[in-house]
Amino acid sequence: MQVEILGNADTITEQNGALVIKTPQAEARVMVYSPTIIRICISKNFDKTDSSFAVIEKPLDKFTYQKLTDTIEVSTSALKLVINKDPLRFNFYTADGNPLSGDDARFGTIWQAERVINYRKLYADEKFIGLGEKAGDLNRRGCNYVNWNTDASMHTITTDPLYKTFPFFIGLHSGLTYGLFFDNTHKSYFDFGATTDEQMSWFGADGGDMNYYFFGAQNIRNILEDYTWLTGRMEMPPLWSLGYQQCRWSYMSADEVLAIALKFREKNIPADVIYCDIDYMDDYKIFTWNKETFPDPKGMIAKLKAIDFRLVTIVDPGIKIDEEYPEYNEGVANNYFATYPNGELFTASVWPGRCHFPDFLNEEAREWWGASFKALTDPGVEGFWNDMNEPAAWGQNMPWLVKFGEKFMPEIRNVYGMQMARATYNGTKRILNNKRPFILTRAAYAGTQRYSAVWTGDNAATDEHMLFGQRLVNSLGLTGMSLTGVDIGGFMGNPTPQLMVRWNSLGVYTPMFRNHAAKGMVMREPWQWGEENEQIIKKDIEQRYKLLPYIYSGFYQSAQTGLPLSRTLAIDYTADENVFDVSYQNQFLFGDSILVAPVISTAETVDVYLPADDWYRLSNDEKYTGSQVVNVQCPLTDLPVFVKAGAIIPMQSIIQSTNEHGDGILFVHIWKGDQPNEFIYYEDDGLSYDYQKGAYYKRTLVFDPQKKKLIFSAVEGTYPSKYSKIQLVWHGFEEVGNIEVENNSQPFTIPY
Ligand code: MIG
Repeated sequence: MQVEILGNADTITEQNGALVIKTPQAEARVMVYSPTIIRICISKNFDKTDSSFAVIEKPLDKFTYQKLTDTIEVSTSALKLVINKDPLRFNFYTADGNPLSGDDARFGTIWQAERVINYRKLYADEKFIGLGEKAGDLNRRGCNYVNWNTDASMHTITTDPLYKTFPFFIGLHSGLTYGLFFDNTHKSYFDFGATTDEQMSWFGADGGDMNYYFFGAQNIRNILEDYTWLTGRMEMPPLWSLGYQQCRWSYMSADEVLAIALKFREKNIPADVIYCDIDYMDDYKIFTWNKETFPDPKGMIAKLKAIDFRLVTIVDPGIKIDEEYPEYNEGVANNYFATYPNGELFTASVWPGRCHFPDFLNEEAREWWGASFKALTDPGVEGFWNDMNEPAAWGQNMPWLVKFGEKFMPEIRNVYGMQMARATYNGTKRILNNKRPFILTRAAYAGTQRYSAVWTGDNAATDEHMLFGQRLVNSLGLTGMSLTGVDIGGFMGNPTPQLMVRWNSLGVYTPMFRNHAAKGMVMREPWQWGEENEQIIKKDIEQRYKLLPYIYSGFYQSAQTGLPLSRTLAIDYTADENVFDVSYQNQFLFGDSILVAPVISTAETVDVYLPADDWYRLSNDEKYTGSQVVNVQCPLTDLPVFVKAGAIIPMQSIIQSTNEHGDGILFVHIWKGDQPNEFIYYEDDGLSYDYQKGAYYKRTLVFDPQKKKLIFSAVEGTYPSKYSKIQLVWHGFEEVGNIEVENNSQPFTIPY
């Protein structure tokens, strides 16, 4: 095998706004998307469509560059790209000339047969974060990874690859930040100085182009904003999906589903969602119901609705080969299934037995799949769980000769799950007619936030997995995914009651709060753990419901800016080395101002690193100075959760589900601080898309410690808040009593 190294620039031209540079090996195109986003695409044979599953934006028509003797310099207000001509190498600088990241001068981009790799300079102090759902520590320096979506059913905390592909990372060095998104769907590789003696980092893929987007914003928040501008942001999720979700593989009958739901209501444990895993189907045929165990889905769902429960049902991609099954016949008749190169349908075995697999790359197949959800939406299902879409089958290793349209498995595997989620989302959104569907997917590729929430697959009932899961959630947040969760309690194995309680308390601060367990495991509902533990679990779930106004506003922020709900401390405290320390790396901010320190179930005390800012313990208002490690008590009743000084956190009274109106009081909690702060409060009907037409209620709350005032801006939007009164709750302020005001849309100021 030969190594081809990108050589000297032969010709340099301009074409449709791109700078086109030809070398003997390949052609490079440079495109500017915004002052902070520059794309380089190096290809041996450019595909004219230049399509992407992830990117939804187009490059600018024009940008500024200068041809110099040895280089070409592309300049924006934020970035300078210095293109070395002989040989062709790309180096990024800030506008004022600080080196951000660039090619290794010797190798840069190379090919070995179909494989394309980019070798990059590595800085001595360089750290790397990102790649989404990946094993290992927050700082990925010294590690290497593979992206190849895999049903990692028995994974440990070091398994790689897992289910998803997010080829986007953020580099940090010399006090500078940059991001790099390698938009290539083939099996891909990232090496952050693991195997090149600290000389180089590299990334590449088994095929396709060296196609990457470089982000040059000088803080992580702005890099995430740019990345989610390029790849899209989530829409507002249905409010009910943010409540407590009870799942199991499987509740085996309609009677069992109803009995479980009813028990939540009898016990006054708040909950919104119950799931049907694969056993609700007739012989695992997608879009069917088992006639014996679920004889009247519509009746069952009506009963669930009457007690304010929503139903989510699972779907897998595999369509059973069965001539009596309409989806099978339609798929065959219309060529909706993946094939072998000779045109025969590809067959593999999974739960239903022998199956064919929809070609979700085909738009017509996606439409057909989406429309088939009528069998679930007609009786009233509103949430759609997409499993096994790596894609998975018994034996797992689907042959590389499987064909999707003109493309083969090696290029498609990493986007298959995303395209299934896309089909599910678009189809159910259309059928539900202005009602928001909830989609949950296991496999994903960059951009999946536009269609779906994700969970991290089959974890295990151990403390180690609980902490690891938090790291995954935080890391998914660095790749545009905000509505994320893990199987609380652990999928495989049985948690101790202590672990169940602890994990549930962490679930309160997880974007998606879902309890799930595998077949054969002990029952997991809140009342299975003894009376005392049940009370703790109940109290924690109640805490989740109290926080929903804050959480919902947090998702508004995700939808607007791409900032995730669960944020590694690296986002806001990038320059602070302690946040990368393995002892504190799992800590995160939940929304703007709640800091959570995950801790194992058996610990009675734990060291928590509080970054700069002052902090209050949420449970007792005890005050701490930041930039220090504090050792705090962590009984099972009190997860270490802290609130930033100056925080504004809207809460509500306990309700049993998001359908319940409640007492109509919005409690605005404020913690004393000496720095000004603001919070964007957002509310809408939680169910429809009317918010996109202005039916929302939004106002900015400003805490101004200099003027000793709390300022509520005028309300924007046409939606009437469901809270008729606002009550202020002061923490750390000695003098102030609780104040209650009418919630009208005029601006007002409260002095303290
Ligand atoms: O082969 O549907 O990750 O959450 O309960 C296992 C049964 C298939 C894997 C999912 C898990 C789900 C299970 N599924």
